Amino acid sequence: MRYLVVSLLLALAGCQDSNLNPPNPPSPTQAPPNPTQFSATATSPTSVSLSWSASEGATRYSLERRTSSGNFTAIGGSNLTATSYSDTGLTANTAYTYRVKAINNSGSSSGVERSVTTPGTSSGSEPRVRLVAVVSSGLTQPLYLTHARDGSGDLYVVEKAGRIRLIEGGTLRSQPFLDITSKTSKGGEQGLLGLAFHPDYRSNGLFYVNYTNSSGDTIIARYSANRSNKVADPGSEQIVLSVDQPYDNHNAGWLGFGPDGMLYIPLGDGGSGGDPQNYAQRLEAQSGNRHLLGKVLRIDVNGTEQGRNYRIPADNPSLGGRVSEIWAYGLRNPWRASFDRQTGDLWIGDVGQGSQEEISLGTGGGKGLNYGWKIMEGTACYDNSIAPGCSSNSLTRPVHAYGRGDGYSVTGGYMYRGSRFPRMQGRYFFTDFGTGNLWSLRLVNGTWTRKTEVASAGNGLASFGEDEQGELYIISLSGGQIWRLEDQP
Ligand SMILES: [Ca+2]
Ligand SMILES: [Ca+2]
Repeated sequence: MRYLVVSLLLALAGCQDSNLNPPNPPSPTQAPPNPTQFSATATSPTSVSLSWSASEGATRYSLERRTSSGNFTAIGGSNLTATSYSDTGLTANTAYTYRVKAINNSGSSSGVERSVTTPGTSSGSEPRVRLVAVVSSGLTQPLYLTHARDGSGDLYVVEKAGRIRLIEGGTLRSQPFLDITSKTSKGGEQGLLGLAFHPDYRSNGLFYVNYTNSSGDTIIARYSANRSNKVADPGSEQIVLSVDQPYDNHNAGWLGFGPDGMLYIPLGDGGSGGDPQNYAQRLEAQSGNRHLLGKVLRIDVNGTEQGRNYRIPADNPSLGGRVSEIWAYGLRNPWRASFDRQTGDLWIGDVGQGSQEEISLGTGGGKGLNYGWKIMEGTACYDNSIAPGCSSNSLTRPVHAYGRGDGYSVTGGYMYRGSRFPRMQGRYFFTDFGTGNLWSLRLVNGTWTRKTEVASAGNGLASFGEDEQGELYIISLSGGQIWRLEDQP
């Protein structure tokens, strides 16, 4: 009995549906109904895929996206005949509202809306680094960039042959700031290699350079500049320190003032291969200052003492039984180094011998550290005759090392401390001269962890540079170009 009643009701319901509500045939004098099954799906942090079911009688569709002002504007044209569309170039982690209308000759439907939020980039805090051109032409073999701490915004670029160029208001000045090409040797790893402005440059106009002279020896020299016309006097040279170079390679080149106002000068092991005289580990005095090879030097340029155009700071470490210019040792070719302007840590990119490139970190500047060469190359034992098994806890191991699969000549860079790109904060950027991969190191659970920021970023990337605001630049020696590192929004 109950089954009969239910069946009857179902039958009646079916009759009512088909008899009392017949579908309306499409009429040329009516606008089409709204499209159905409108979906909006984020397919990446910057793209949304849209699709909808065809609306009966529609000849085309209008797809719109709501702008920040609340109005809808058409995207993909207002004459879409397809029923799908991919909206690209969007911003990560942002809500978007779309509307689609069906259109025929009589008009358009009222439209149907969907909202979608694009996801954040990978972890939400990961930068998306890109290189933005700063100088594309006019430079010859640039290998460093720095600033004068004078609030001007000017950038100074070192050219290998022996010139310093000035970028003023974003424009490269044709007249060099300094030209000492007549003094330099210019072979493969030789030339004008480093520049550091005195912390009081604004008042004293002094700056320091590191170059190889016509004999191939390392010269640390002071020059003075006219602050008003921004031109240095090539005749103002005062040689601060010279170091005999036994071989033409491994001259390192960077120098810089630390947060303590002292001048730090990392030097290479003198050259050849495998440091045949073991300069990097030897601390006893040698003629021609060769005991300074393979070391980080720390000197006070704000004074002189007997026989020196500088002073040895009293708080330098006692190494090998005496206090000298030597601040740290055990380096092979620390071509590029830098200070973390926030912590005072000294970052060193030390070029490897045959198997490993390394990034070493001198916490708080790294007083008295032995970075290992040539007992070790990177994380591996290198010369067992010096320390069998190289098992010494007194060696400071690199925070990162990589092998020949990733490159063959590390270009040390900078810890980013600028303000423009917060997601780049706390990342140390560096590259490899051979492969041009732009990497960063970030401390993750106590380990400096590498990330590829830009694969194959360029050729001959010999150096980074930092401006007064802490923004970073990367320099192509072979291409003569300079780019700024930026985080894409
Ligand atoms: Ca050398
Ligand atoms: Ca080392």
